[in-house]
Amino acid sequence: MQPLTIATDPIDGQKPGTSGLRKKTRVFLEPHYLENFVQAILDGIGGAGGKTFVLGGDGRYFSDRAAQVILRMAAANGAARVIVGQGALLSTPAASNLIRKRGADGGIILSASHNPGGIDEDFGVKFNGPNGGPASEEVTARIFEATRAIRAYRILEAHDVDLSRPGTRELGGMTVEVVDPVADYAELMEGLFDFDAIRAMIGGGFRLVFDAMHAVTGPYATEILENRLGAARGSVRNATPLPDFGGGHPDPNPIWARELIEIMSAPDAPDFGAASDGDGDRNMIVGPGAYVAPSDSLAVLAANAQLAPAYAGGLKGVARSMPTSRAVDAVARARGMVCYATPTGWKFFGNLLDDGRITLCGEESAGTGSDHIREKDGLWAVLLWLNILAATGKGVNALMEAHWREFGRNYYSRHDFEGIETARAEALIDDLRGRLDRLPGLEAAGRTVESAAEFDYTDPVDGSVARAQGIQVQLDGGGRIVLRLSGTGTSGATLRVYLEHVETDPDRFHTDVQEALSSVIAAAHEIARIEHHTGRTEPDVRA
Ligand code: VG1
Ligand code: CO
Repeated sequence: MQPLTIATDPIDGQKPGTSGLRKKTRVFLEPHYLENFVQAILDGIGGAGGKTFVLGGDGRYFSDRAAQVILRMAAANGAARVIVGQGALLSTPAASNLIRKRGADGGIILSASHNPGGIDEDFGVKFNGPNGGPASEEVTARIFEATRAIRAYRILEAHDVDLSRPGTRELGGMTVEVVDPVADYAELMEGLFDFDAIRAMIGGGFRLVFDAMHAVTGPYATEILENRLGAARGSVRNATPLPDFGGGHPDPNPIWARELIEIMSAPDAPDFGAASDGDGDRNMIVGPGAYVAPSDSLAVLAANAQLAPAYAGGLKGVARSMPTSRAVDAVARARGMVCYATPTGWKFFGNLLDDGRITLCGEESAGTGSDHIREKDGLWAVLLWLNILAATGKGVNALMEAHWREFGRNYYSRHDFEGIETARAEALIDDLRGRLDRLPGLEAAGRTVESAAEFDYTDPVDGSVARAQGIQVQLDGGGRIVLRLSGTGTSGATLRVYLEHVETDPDRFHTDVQEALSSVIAAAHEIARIEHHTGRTEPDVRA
């Protein structure tokens, strides 16, 4: 086995976005594309010599090939050990857990998360640091620098390593440890929640359905929900991870998880429905006939987490991404907890969690998590919900109703305008940025602008600054509009418009969400001149 040094040139555009490097799969298949980026990761973190890494992904098309390339490169770069999920599978939360549990120096996760998979769809690679969380801005900047300076990469000439069964193998002096991807994660979950209480609830006739969307959570959910908690066989649907996710879009929202929404809308709907995304870090919660908005879910979990054993001592504090609704802020105020607002992307929660400032955090995009790992965690959120339902004896809808009565209801929706020409999307943001000073006092669609500003974030732990993380427009009566461009897409630009309306009158808690938001939506179009810049009057997705 020969370690080879292969000459290469920098490849444009290898800049990690909100969550790693995501491109069309065919781009990753171009000569040197994957190798350049992997070498840049290893160079960006100061080399691989003597280090231990975790490796796995959501099983999408090309993951198996990419895993073999990464193993050969890790070996050629002098890594001591790589811990790989069997079949190169590891959910993002399971990878985060393994990095922490095994004291690894980091991990490489092969996933484009909620983006579709297949040769004509998306692939992605992201690096997580020794705390188990997504690389900080500083580390991703170093990785990007390395992609621009690269002249060569190192790779071993060797046969594939057998990843089909657990065990320890050797590759050019490096140890490859193939592990069951589910075992450590399931054990972690058992330690956090009252499995006996959940099992008793299920044994008492509580019915649940979980849609794994043909993605990585299938084996995890089957083991935990069916095998350990006693849910009926078949409660976990679409449970086998497929390289193309069955041709679907593994994004747990009412549009892409239609099948689940239909089951939960039927007259004989189960008591609880949930879904997760490609790599298992997102969650969707559905009650009989009612979808729970992710921002509301975060607030409910923050208000009731103490009912689960791991959080019985209370929460140190909470955090949300800036565009996430302020429903959780109301809980924090009532409970005397600090509530941080961070830029979009899980990497910004890392310091707050590491520093012990917060216990729970989440994003409007169906991500919720806690200090148990350093990633958002889909199944964890499902289990915390189940623990709360078991402890209170309430159903999903009754719990939501009680929550709104106590804290008010923050009507919330995100409108995505996809596939916009990048220059036009940027022009919209630039135009709005240039008008921010003149917006306060402006009337739009019957609403008055109270303030408007670009969101810059100073990390309270290390003082690092992230600028231009979205534009916030506050309206009268607690209304809010946020606009930003997506950092996870792989073609053109996606404009995300986040809309929020605060309601405190219980007589108005049951309005259709889009209806309740209608004046905020109209104001957003007018203020941001969306049609003028994009030619669009309607979004592609209303999440
Ligand atoms: C989106 C979401 C963001 C999330 C990110 C990664 O980013 O808005 O909240 O953290 O995806 O989620 P963007 O830049 O496209 O808005 V996942 O499940 O892809 O790891
Ligand atoms: Co994801």
